[in-house]
Amino acid sequence: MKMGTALVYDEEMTKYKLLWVDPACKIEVPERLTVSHEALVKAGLADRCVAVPVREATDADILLVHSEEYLEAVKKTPYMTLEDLKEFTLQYGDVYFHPNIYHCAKLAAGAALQLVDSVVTGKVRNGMALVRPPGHHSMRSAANGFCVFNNVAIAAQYAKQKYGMKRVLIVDWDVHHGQGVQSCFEDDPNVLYFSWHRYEHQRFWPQLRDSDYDCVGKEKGAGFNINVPWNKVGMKNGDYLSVFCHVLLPIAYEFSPDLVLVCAGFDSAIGDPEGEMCASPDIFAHLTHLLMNLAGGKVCAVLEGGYNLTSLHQSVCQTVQTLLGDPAPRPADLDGPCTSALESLHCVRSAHRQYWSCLKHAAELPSSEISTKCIKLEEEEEEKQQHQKKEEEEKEAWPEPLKRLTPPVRTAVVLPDGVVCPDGCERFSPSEDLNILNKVRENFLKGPDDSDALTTLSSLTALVEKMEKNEICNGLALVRDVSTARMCVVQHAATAHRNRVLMVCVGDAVVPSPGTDDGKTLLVQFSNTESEEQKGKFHIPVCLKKGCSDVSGFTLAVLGLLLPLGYEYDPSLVLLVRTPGSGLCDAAWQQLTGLLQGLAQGHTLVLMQEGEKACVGPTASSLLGVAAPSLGKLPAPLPEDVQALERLRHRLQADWKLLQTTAPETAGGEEK
Ligand code: SS9
Ligand code: ZN
Repeated sequence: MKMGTALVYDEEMTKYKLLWVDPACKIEVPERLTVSHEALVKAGLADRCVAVPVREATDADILLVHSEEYLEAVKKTPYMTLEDLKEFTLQYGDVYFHPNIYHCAKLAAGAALQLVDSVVTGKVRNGMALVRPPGHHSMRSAANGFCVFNNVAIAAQYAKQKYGMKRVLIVDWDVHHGQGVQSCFEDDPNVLYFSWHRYEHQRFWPQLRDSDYDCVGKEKGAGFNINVPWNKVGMKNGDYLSVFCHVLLPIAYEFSPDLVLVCAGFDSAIGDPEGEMCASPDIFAHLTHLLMNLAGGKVCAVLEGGYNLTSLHQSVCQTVQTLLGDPAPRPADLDGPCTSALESLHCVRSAHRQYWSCLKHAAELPSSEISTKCIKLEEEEEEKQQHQKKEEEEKEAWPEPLKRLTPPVRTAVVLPDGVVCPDGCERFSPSEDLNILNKVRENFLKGPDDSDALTTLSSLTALVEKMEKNEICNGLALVRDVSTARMCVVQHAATAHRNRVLMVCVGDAVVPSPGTDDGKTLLVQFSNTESEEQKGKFHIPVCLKKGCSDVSGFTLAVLGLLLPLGYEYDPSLVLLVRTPGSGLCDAAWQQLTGLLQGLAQGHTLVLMQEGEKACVGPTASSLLGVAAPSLGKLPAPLPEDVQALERLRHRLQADWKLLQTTAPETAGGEEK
């Protein structure tokens, strides 16, 4: 398994610019690339990547998406006079031409293809291409929105044709709708296109009716086009994450792509003059991380927009650092989604419920027509003014993302003597700290002569301490008595008063869980038995009919329930406990382990019972950052499981805002 990250870049793509006055185009400047690249160099990230050269896309490559007439027309631009260029430009919207842009556009598309080549042939695991001009707005026969050739659309067609990729997922997190990509794949069920975009009830550029949530694709491609319109500016981290958890990820896992392409525009980040959104640059670490266990980790990010140079380079660094495998920072101040975002979520989920089994029980479209088409103009104008006031205060002022410090040790293991330490892990040596030894002896030992347990438990305690100090990222322990071990860890971790532990248990716990009502631990337990214990905000039993053995139901529970809970709870440690007979297959377990590492800065401690020896290898590999194997195209989950999950989410919504998927006025409209 190759682990590298490709960086595809060439300075040549900075060598064109706007040659006349055009307010619509003046933000698309060469510095967008230089600043992004320099930031990667300065942060030491460029050096850690595999530098992959660009190439020119060939005519044949370009014709995968564009018409011959259009290509021939663009080919003439290098020879045009300034006046001719201006006139040529006039036939298209919000774009400009330059004598060198044809060359750069060929390099931009070629860069995307070089990236696909490197990832698909296994030279690297994933990568990013820093390119200009961007691509997602350009149509079969038209330049548009700073875009000349549709880099990502060409890359998707190329991957299908050259490598026989059956299913390609395109995630367009740019703040504009990539209508060029949409129109290219509208009727293609093998390319799933997801885009969120500033829409404001069709008043925002490019002001297309076809960007709304009810454009779901055509003919065979119906259901394979997902539009999430943002009808307000100022969307935040919580809005973005909830769309990932409740729309994109469940559908993406059901789709099971062979390759993930990202239209990586960063005009959706705070400070951008086009997007006017408020998501922080480090949210891109999470968006990236959440995609990295799809398609066996084959993620290719290709730059699109991003017009605030500061926010742009910060976001690019977050994305690349995550692709490199460094743990994501803790997402700060996550609010639940705002009302407008909830309306969008509700609309998109209901528009797609007939196509995706994971959404089968999503609420139907609100009959009251809160839908995007209903424009409450006056009300909105007023709100907009208020918002502007608030924005002026907040604008241009967001904290620089903290430096992401990677612990010297990635994965430490506590294993019985006979079990070999997996490659890449470090065996954790037993603690000699007397303090710890005494504490463990007092609290957890059954008999005075239980020296094995003393060693294990004190090692675990010391390991947690090192994770707290960020000297070790994550850990794995095979223990004889998983219940005592987890109690010991929780008790230790919870003594520091600012710490919160997210405890995730799969399979049935042997002993009652420790008291979990003080908020210092959040317990989420997956099993097939309805728990007798009292349920509360911090104890969440997830009962699936076949326990964890139905992969579809389990995945849905992880994406739509566990992740949002985890993000909102924001633990400093994740304790993942697996008891024998959980019924969970390796691939699903690895997905869980991989996804959870987006929380708590990657501080995950996995506890398994001694008998689960066979699982040590797969677990270690996920903890080391290897992408989990794909689960394959998921069959429909059991209807009773989907319903049970909807009910559970519903019950918990008052306490956990990230579980909401409908706007307050219509909450309760979920189908039974
Ligand atoms: C300027 C309008 C610019 C075009 C934006 C294209 C973005 C491509 N106020 N509209 S990512
Ligand atoms: Zn954009």
